Amino acid sequence: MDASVDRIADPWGGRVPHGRHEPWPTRVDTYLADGIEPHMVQKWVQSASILHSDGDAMDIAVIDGRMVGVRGRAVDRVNRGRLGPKDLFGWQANASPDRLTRPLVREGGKLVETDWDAAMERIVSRSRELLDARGPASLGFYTSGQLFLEEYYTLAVLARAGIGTNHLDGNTRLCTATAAEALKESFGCDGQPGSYDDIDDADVVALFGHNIAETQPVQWMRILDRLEGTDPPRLLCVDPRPTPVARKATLHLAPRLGTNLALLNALLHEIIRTGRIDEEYIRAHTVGFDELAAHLQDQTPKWAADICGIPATRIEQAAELLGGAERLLSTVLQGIYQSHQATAAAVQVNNLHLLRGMLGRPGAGVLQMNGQPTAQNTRECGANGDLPGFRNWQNQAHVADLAEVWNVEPSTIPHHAPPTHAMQMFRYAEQGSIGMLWISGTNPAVSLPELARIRSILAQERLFVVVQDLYMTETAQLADVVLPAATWGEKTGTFTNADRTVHLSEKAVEPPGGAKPDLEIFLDYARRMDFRDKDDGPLITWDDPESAFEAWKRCSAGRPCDYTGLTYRLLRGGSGIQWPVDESAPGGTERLYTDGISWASADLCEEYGKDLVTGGADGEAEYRSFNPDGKGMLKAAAYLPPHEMPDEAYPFQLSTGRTIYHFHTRTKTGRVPQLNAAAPDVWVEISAADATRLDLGEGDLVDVSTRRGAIRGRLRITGLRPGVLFVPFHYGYWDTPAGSGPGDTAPGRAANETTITDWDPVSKQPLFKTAAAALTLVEHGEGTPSPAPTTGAAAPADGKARTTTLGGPAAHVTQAPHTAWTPTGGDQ
Ligand SMILES: Nc1nc2c(c(=O)[nH]1)N[C@H]1C(S)=C(S)[C@@H](COP(=O)(O)OP(=O)(O)OC[C@H]3O[C@@H](n4cnc5c(=O)[nH]c(N)nc54)[C@H](O)[C@@H]3O)O[C@H]1N2
Ligand SMILES: Nc1nc2c(c(=O)[nH]1)N[C@H]1C(S)=C(S)[C@@H](COP(=O)(O)OP(=O)(O)OC[C@H]3O[C@@H](n4cnc5c(=O)[nH]c(N)nc54)[C@H](O)[C@@H]3O)O[C@H]1N2
Ligand SMILES: [Mo]
Repeated sequence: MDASVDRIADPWGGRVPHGRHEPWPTRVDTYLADGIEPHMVQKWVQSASILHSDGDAMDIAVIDGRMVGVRGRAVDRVNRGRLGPKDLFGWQANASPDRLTRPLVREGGKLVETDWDAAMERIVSRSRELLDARGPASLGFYTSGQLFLEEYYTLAVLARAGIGTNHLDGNTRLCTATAAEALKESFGCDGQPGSYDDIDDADVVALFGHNIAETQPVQWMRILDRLEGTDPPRLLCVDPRPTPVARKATLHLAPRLGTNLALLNALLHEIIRTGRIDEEYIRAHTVGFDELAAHLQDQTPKWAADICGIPATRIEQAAELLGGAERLLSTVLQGIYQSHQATAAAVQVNNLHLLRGMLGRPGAGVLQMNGQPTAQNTRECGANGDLPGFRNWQNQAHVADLAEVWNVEPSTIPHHAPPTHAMQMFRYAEQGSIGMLWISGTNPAVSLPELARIRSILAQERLFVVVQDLYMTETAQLADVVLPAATWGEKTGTFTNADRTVHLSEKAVEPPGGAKPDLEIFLDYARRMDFRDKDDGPLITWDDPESAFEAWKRCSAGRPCDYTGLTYRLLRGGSGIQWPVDESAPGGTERLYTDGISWASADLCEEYGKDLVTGGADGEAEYRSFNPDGKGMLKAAAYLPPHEMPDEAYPFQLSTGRTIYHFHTRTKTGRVPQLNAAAPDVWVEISAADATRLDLGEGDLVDVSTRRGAIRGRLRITGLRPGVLFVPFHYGYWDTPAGSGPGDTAPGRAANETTITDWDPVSKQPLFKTAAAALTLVEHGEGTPSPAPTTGAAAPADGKARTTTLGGPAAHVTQAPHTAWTPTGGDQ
């Protein structure tokens, strides 16, 4: 019998005990709109989720050209039918009545509706003016981790070879720049070593700054299922918040914010000291061991204990857990990536796996996670600060090879300097050297640090801003041209999740009004700009998703992310497939580095490496001398304290992040009744000890301020580390009453009013997780509940919130009983 479960109240649904070394059984989750029965559905259209980096495969239910629900795909390797709350309910945002349906242009200070021709011509004429007067470096493109592969590749070609600008980056800079950089530093190249299947075989799973329960809920279901099966794994959780992961952990370390590197150094010190390393693996597959060991000599647990605020014995216990694992799976995410020594710390997790030979075997792997659903493609296609196909901008042969694929002169592709990172692009826009900024699929007026500054940059008269989005976002409101985009379910394309699984997502319904797929918009621009190759043929030779995919395959050939063996046909019907997929691996590749490190030789690698403390770049000669045989690289880094430490005026450490119910700036989830009701407004988390000390209670209205700005919200008292405050970053201003936005006098509600313009020197990823902050009481709650959910990391410390997060009948989801999972290739 199918079960019916309120998946707002119980986000992870029922358990299916899952024994070690066994395939994870299926459980098919289906949600259909009120009144719709399965037999009424006219067609099911294949897709996967774009509300996190898991790649949960699903079919979209369609009746009379309208989406009416979704169902998990049982055949898929990633989720085996399961869906998370955002997957289940999120599709409803597509049909929101306030979707953008016509282009807008600014006239006399106001945005007014126009047609596509007029809007595109305005962009083209501004592009030409700037190119003529100031050259390609006056144009910048800031894109997303949420479009499709075909769209990024087209954008990368038109920006890098058509315009010839180096200013192209994604919001992946805020998200997974550190994942990519850490992989380059250790393995020479981007490319996720591990696989989600490692969860089935690991005996220890270590999660570093990763609240997987709320941010990749389906893989958390897999871990929960293993915890109930035979031979369950032990979990290590490193996180200052009492996340669901922390609650299930064998060992939970809650470090002081921004001290990850000290903790990791001490863990590695202990592991080396106690001889829990694989000397043969180290000899065969790595360089740098002696330097690393020497550097770690005095980084004892006792030394780290004071810095991290964790007893030395707990650090020793953690080292024992990691050092004793037979098959260790580690995951790393924003608790590590969004801090001042992000890459340095992420690399120490790679070091842990290299030192212990924990790579390339079932259960032994590292997942330097992605966050956004298609961030992997932004990186592969070179729509971030890299060249397409993980090519090395400093390697002339790589640039020449790319020039050949595009049939342009190598000099056409800017490679005199590293591709410009997003924070630098906004700096150039601030200084005036960038005169046009084309923003697609991202909402920087809520998601970038120090919002007062970002708003003033985007509002400048001299900066021409194009925004391509689904809704009138906080960023679109500051644009000169707004282009209405079609999205997931309204367009076809592919994307790749955090474990290299490529999915096809097919068009299920028509976009609203005149909204167009991002691919069509980019192709239209390229046509109007008449970009040419070196033989005067069109630079861009494709005209739809599938031909764009075929073009990308040629660009990926022979590179680590080789797609040459994939086709739309292969991706239809069955499971997603993990790259590389080529002649030698036609069914895809489950794990990288099964036989040593394969992409780290100087001729192949994506980058020659950087100093982990300063970010200073190495050249080819330095790389060759450090790593002559292309092995895994063990790199050491000295701990430095966070740039902004608490003081008398700002005594707290402030962190920001996510809840399970919302996606980023809520443009989608804020328009979904079940999700929005579960977490309707911003809140502030504080530890029970601090609340008692300051005589504060649940629901009290407080201001959280930093040297940049302030926000106002209601308190939730949790088991958070004392001295820390936490604020979700989801809440901007589009759905607040007019006039209640942020100003110099009234506090706002977007967490980034408070964050700092500062980044990791190596990956250039901004710091969202450590700021010095002050807390002041505005008024006591007098019984008003906090809007914080009671399910996840925000659950009340004493278990007694004044409300409980429930979804009610509107959130009931069908869960089909589990069956054994039978893998299928495509072509079914
Ligand atoms: N529900 C939901 N899921 C999402 C998203 C979403 O918006 N909503 N977004 C997707 C995207 S793009 C991303 S990038 C991922 C992010 O996924 P996560 O990284 O899991 O999410 P965050 O909440 O940003 O941060 C994770 C944890 O880092 C901890 N942390 C903060 N400071 C430190 C520190 O100094 N050290 C350590 N060790 N931990 C620290 C926080 O307490 C928090 O629990 O989620 C993806 N999935
Ligand atoms: N304080 C703080 N700030 C953070 C973070 C944090 O943890 N704390 N996390 C950072 C991270 S990891 C991330 S990933 C960023 C996310 O930051 P953003 O990318 O700015 O957040 P989103 O709300 O996902 O914005 C995506 C925009 O694209 C639009 N969109 C969706 N689908 C499509 C499409 O198909 N086509 C087009 N053209 N548009 C589309 C949406 O409507 C939305 O406006 O935020 C970062 N900022
Ligand atoms: Mo992200």
